[in-house]
Order: sequence, then structure tokens, then C-alpha cells
Amino acid sequence: MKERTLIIIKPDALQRNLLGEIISRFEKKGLKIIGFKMMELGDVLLEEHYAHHKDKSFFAGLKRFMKSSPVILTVLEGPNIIKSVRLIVGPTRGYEADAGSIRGDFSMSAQYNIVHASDSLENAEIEIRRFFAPGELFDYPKVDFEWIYSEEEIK
Ligand code: FUP
Repeated sequence: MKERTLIIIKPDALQRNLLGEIISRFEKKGLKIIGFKMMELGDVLLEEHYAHHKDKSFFAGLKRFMKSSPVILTVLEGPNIIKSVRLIVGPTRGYEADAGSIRGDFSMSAQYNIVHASDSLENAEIEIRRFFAPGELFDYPKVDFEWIYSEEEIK
């Protein structure tokens, strides 16, 4: 069973032009992107995704924030994926996150905290199913090749 996690790159990241920076951190770490798309999240998906926060005082503000622009959703694959991604992302509150983590470097907030990352393999599978159809996840590379010269060029 391959380990996968769901990342949501939130509206604050898009509005602050941090998308490339964030994706680059996951790529450089060696995590594999197997799904990637842009979406506007509506009340139904947000109420499902944040069901554990529905009675909190910040819930209305959280929904308003998450609807303020589209988000990028990506599915990452790799061994020990939950732990490694949560270390790259940092804890919920940006002001408590270590420098070097995404939240530590770019967020001062518990709400505008740049990314969501699944907190367990079980939740990751539920969250991936919530946002991605099976055909939107990809298994690659299909060819084991270095892609430096084409076959034509080395004939
Ligand atoms: P995390 O798993 O780190 O995303 O953290 P939580 O599940 O505890 O929180 C999910 C989201 O709720 C946060 F990303 C933003 C929102 N939140 C607030 O808006 N205010 C808070 O005080 C705590 C969380």
C-alpha cells in the first residue's frame, strides 16, 4: 500500500504568490505529486472537510477565508508521508511553527496558515476521496529512462 496525503494550498498562499515556493519544497524533499488541480471550495465540501470545527467560533471566518479564492489541491505519495509532510508544513499556528517549515516561514496566524495536510493515513484516504476521482490520480513513470537524450539523438 502506497502512502498518500492530501495537501490544500489555501487562498492566502495563492493571493501571496507562494504556490511555486510551496510546491517546490515538497518536490525538493522527494515527494511525488500524483494528483494536482485548482478548485473553488463551496459550503458543502468545507462543512465536510472541517466537520470537526463546525461548532468553533472561528468556523464562519474559516469558511469565508477558504472561499475567498480558488485553492490548489495536490496528492503526494511517499514512505512516511504523513510525518514528513507535517514536518515540512509545521504545526497549525504559524506563530508557533519553527522557521524552516512552511507555516514557520510564511504564516503568523492560526487561520491563514497557507496549507492543509492530512493528519493520518486513514484521514488522508477519506480526504483524497472527497476531492479527487480515481482517474485524477496518476501512477508514473511508465518508462524507466533518464530523459536526457531521445532515442533518435543517441543512435
Ligand atoms: P491542522 O491539521 O494543522 O490544519 O489543524 P486543525 O485541524 O486543528 O485546524 C484546521 C484549520 O482550522 C486550520 F488550518 C485553520 C482553522 N483554525 C482556525 O481558523 N483557528 C484556530 O484557532 C484553529 C484552527
